[in-house]
Amino acid sequence: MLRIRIVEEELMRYYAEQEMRCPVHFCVGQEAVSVGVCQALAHDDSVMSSHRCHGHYLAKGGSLKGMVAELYGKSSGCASGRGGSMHLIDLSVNFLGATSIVAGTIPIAVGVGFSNKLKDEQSVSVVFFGDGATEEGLFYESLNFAELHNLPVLFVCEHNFYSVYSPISVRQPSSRDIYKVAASMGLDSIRIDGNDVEAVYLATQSALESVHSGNGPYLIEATTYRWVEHCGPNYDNHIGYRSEEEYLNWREKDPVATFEEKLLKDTCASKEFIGTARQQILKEIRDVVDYAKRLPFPDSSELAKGVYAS
Ligand SMILES: Cc1ncc(C[n+]2csc(CCOP(=O)(O)OP(=O)(O)O)c2C)c(N)n1
Ligand SMILES: [Mg+2]
Repeated sequence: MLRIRIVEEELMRYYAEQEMRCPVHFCVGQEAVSVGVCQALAHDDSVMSSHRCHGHYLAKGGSLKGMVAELYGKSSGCASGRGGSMHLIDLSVNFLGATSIVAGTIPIAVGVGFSNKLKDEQSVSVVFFGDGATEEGLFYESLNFAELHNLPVLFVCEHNFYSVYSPISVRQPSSRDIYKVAASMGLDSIRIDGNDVEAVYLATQSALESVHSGNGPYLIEATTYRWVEHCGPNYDNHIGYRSEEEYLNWREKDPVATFEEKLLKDTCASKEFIGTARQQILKEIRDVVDYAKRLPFPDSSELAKGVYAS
């Protein structure tokens, strides 16, 4: 979590230089969902994500160099410099991809689960998406298909209460709970505190046990909060779609600081250990940004590469 946090904070700082020429959706404040889920997964379990994918990619073990080079549009980026922040991929760790189409990867992850089942493989297909994605038809179609075919899929809804500037209260009836929608469609489901990394980890473990024992797909709704604007590195509480008070309440529930305090209190980690980790991560990301800036852009002769299947 600390690595994701520091990487994001540094990228937010570098973003102002305008050398990363792609929209970036930061996940600061939401790190516990990425880490709690991915820590419980096996290497062969696959992950797919959405526009806010940095945390999921890094937590699954995606290459930081590949990610940063991609943000700078460089040819050795994880999507060859063509996708940018919203299209991260690292097949070596079974991070199968992310797209900018809200809910777009949900059916793809269901297809992966279907494939796993047909091939009699034990791996689980995991897909992260936001609360806004549950307003797309694809969400319902995908849950229905996964339940009908008893597929090994774990749906993780990162419920941060907003879709861009629209709070959940203007988008869904207040009496409706996302995890109960899944339950009404026959899935096992649970709502958890997505800022509590241990709760996320334990919930994922039991969800995986359920999937592995043949109970079919499972949905976890993890409540959390994004700290900065929908897209970009700035704080935007002053523009009126959410209150400073609400934001400050969530800052109190900072997943990284809360867990750090717990580790210190339980003497699982020392202040020195955490301080050293902080310095190492800071050096790592600064070195990677320096390296990424020096890499070449893709050659214009490659413009049409990958557009059509050969
Ligand atoms: C199909 C589709 N509709 C609209 C958009 C524009 N859009 C991009 S992100 C976003 C908000 C999605 O909210 P949520 O799923 O809750 O994710 P969050 O940004 O909160 O992480 C929207 C509407 C899009 N990219 N794709
Ligand atoms: Mg949201």
